Amino acid sequence: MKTYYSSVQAEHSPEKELFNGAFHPAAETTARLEAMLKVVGQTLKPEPLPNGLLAKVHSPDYAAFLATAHEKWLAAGRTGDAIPYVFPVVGRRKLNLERIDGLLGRYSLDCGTPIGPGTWDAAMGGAEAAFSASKAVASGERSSFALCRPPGHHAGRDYMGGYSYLNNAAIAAETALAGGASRVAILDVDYHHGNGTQDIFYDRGDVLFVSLHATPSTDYPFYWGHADETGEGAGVGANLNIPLPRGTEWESYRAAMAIGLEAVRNFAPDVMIVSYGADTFEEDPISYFKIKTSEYEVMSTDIAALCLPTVICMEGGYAVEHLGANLAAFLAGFD
Ligand code: OKP
Ligand code: ZN
Repeated sequence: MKTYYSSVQAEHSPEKELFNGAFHPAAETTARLEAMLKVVGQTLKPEPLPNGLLAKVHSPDYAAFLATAHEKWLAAGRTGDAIPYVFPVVGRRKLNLERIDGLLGRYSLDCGTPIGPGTWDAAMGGAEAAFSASKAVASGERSSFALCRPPGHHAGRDYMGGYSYLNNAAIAAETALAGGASRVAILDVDYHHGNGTQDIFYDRGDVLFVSLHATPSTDYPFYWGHADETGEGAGVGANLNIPLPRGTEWESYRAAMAIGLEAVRNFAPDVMIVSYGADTFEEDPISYFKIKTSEYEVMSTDIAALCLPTVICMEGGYAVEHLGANLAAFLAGFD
């Protein structure tokens, strides 16, 4: 399978993240990249994004913020990674903010998504990988893999969060649409709900978003991922959330996934984008499902049975010692 990866993705290297009232060592590290690179074989260098593609997914003011946030952080006399601490909640009026701390809160949903000197370049490298992988499928490949890291599915049109800065799956979906697809389905099998992807396509009837994830009543991101979020406007019926309890094992996951796959089949998309997170793994340090390494190949075989051209975008997976094996098992189900 063609795998796209840019070495600049290693330039994002956060030290620590804030949650549950304390700083913890960052879970989303460059060691994840090394673990994945060990199993994917040769990688292809992605192409730059064509003009206008990023703007289909992210607002220009958000992109400009991300590109300059760390410089502004340093200019404010700070050291280390930029982290927000004040938030406008929902529905506050738009203000022309100048201070970096105002901007950080305006463009983030949490305090766990640090911006370092290499974050923008790394996120752009991952976005380019998603674009290039989707372009390969548009040119006739049956499947392709975008080795994205940092992940993307928590990033919305104008916000970062959940270790995500640019929404790689949304970029892959827009690439497919620009390349001639008229309908795209995104299947998100990361442990966490893909709130950013849901938000970006919430009012769109041409992009179906289906997500299986830990119920937001116990797990991040709490405010999205509930079963009653079904889309709005032209997107009514094109958003399917399947929340599952902590402790879910493969057998019940598989039955729930069959419902999601049926929704994808009924939507009859031209292309499928899979947001793959290996954090549903039984030993993941920040997650609570019970999927075993060998079960990822069964999972991907079920997904591949839809016989759709498929672009796989990497999302989470924090059990670094098992990440390579879990990824290899998942990719083995596709041709
Ligand atoms: C990103 B992706 C740990 C708090 C972690 C953020 C989770 C982001 C996951 N208790 N909060 O979906 O894998
Ligand atoms: Zn996750």
